[in-house]
Amino acid sequence: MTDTFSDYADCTPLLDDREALDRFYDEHGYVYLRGVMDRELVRSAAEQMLEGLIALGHAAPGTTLDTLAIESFEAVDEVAMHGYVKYDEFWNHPSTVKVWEKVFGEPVFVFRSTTIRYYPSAAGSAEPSFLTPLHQDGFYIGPNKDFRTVWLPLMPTTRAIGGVAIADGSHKKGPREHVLTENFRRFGHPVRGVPARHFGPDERLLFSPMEPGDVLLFHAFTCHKSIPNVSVNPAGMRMSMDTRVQPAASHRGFNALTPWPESAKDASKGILSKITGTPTTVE
Ligand SMILES: O=C(O)CCC(=O)C(=O)O
Repeated sequence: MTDTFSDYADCTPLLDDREALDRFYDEHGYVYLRGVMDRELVRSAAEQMLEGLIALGHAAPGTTLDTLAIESFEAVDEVAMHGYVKYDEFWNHPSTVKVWEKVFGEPVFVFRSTTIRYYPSAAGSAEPSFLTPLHQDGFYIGPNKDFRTVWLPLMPTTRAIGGVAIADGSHKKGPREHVLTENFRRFGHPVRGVPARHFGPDERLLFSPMEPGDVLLFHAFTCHKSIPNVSVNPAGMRMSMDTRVQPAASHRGFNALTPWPESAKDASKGILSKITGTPTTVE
């Protein structure tokens, strides 16, 4: 598997064709939709993220989304930032839920845990360790695996600004072995990932530039990884957020029910337990 990318296929034309949409998802493990989210709402979430970065002293008052550049993601108090971005309102807005229900074909539940990302350019430096290696969210999150990850850009992304790359059809092999990586760490602990050699030639890495209003949903077993921000001239911020959505009728595990700042306080449960290696009985 190499790091040359093909584009995500645009599934927007399939939205009103239940059978075709499900067939595509079953085959490829993702759904990429363009311009389906309310752009005003996406813009508000981006402004809230900016407001948080200004309030916490990482950008000067008067900074706009066009001029924003912070020194470091890791220097920002991530828990405090969660107080600024009203993502639950966004994810559960009627216009947003309508899209989820179209994709799922049934009522849904949006996870309370959301990850917010405000990554400055790291051009010329080593790949930041807080990025994710190739992994399956289903390795970290459960117990039920019928959720889909939802990945939403708050600002335009490009190949240079980065985002998330997914391995086409990689969900079809089910859960994979995750091994400790050296380069990727979270909360000071090495994170587990799927070695690149475990991918077949048919499991191409996909990545496309995205615009606010676009959204990518993918299967719990779709392998994916961060693409770093290496933008220069201009260097832009990568601003995105991601959560998980599942059928409303399904069991709700720890990650489904626990807001990110809460789970960050308790490393013995949920996703953090997998990252820190602390055993959990919750999931
Ligand atoms: O946004 C990223 O950099 C990675 C996203 C990711 O790994 C995830 O949503 O599980």
